[in-house]
Amino acid sequence: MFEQLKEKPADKILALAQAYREDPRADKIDLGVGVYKTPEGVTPIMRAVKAAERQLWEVETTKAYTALTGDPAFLDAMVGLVLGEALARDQVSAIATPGGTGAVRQAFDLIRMVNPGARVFVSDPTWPNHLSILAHMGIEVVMYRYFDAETVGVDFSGMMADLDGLRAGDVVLLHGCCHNPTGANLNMTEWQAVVDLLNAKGALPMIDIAYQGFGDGLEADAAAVRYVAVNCPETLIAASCSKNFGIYRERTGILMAVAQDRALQRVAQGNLAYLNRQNYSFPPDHGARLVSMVLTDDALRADWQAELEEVRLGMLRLREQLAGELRRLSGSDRFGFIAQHRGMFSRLGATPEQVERLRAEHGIYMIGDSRINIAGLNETTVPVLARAMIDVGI
Ligand code: PLP
Ligand code: TYF
Repeated sequence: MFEQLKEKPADKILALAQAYREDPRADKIDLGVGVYKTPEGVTPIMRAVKAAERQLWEVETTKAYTALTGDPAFLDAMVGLVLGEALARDQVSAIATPGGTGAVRQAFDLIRMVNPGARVFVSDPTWPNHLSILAHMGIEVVMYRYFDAETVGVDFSGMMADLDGLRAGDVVLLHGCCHNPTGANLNMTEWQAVVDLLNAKGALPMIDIAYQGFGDGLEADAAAVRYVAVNCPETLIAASCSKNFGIYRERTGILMAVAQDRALQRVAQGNLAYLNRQNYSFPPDHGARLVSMVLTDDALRADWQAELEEVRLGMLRLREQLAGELRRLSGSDRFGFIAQHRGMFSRLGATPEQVERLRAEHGIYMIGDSRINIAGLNETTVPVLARAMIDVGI
């Protein structure tokens, strides 16, 4: 059988990380893969997570299976973190998943199981794994315009024009906050217009939220997802704990299915548990347990929020510094968008040739579409990047 296998394309983001590691230059700068780094270039274990891990080692008495849905305490805590008080708990079905990617995959599986003809509308551009998983699953994809290369912001009229082509039963994948890869986000008025259009078309919103707390704060970053979940008859939400808890390798995420009609909740919950059983049975527990310990212990939660806020504000300062440096060097405001974008990423709007020159001549690594990870910078490297950008003619 194996002789029939064909080579698969590599994940470009992970391939870039490998190329960076192999680059012998001492002053190289990694703005590639979306992992938070301190100014010293370290991806730390957050204080509260480390404390929870220490406690867990003391109190955990068994490694027996949890539930197919994952630990109920984790589900409750995460429903609270993402949805707050916006909905009653009995309107939300949920399963723990291996990372946010697991949640995305399970959501697509649910969609395909219920409606094999459903099309999934995704932003142009979106996280490459959305496209890769959809293609692997044989689900039809429709791209909607999202990013305006001219304004380096959202092309909202283009987006609405493309969503006008929705049919009942289609799904629209939206980034809850901190759009990956562009950093450009909808404002609340635009979210309201999207919700009205989806409801008019009978389309289902699916929200991927992987950076809650990295944009405008934990509550502000959840405002859009809460608005959608309250105002649409049904909503799918895939949330990741990888970034905001810094537990990437523990593979911790949650898929939520929200229904206004409470009668649908029980059967939806059963179907989510069914999908976990078909794909991997019990979801991983270690990261999920750390998250529920942090979220339900007042002291740990306060410390986690404080550290997350330091992370967020640190990235905002770097955005301001980079925009300011580029304003000075270019004598124009055309890089002001860097301070407007939110989250870990900004798409600079450089050509592939410019991106390649930054790598070859300056040792600066960014994704080929000119996405940079803001957290890969520090106060010292911001001016280096700014000068290099001007040098290659961005
Ligand atoms: N969705 C988006 C848009 C992401 O950027 C990520 C990032 O890593 C994920 C989902 C899921 O990540 P993970 O599976 O590591 O939780
Ligand atoms: O976009 C990113 O860089 C992050 C991390 O296959 C990531 O979402 C990158 C590639 C990948 C999985 C996660």
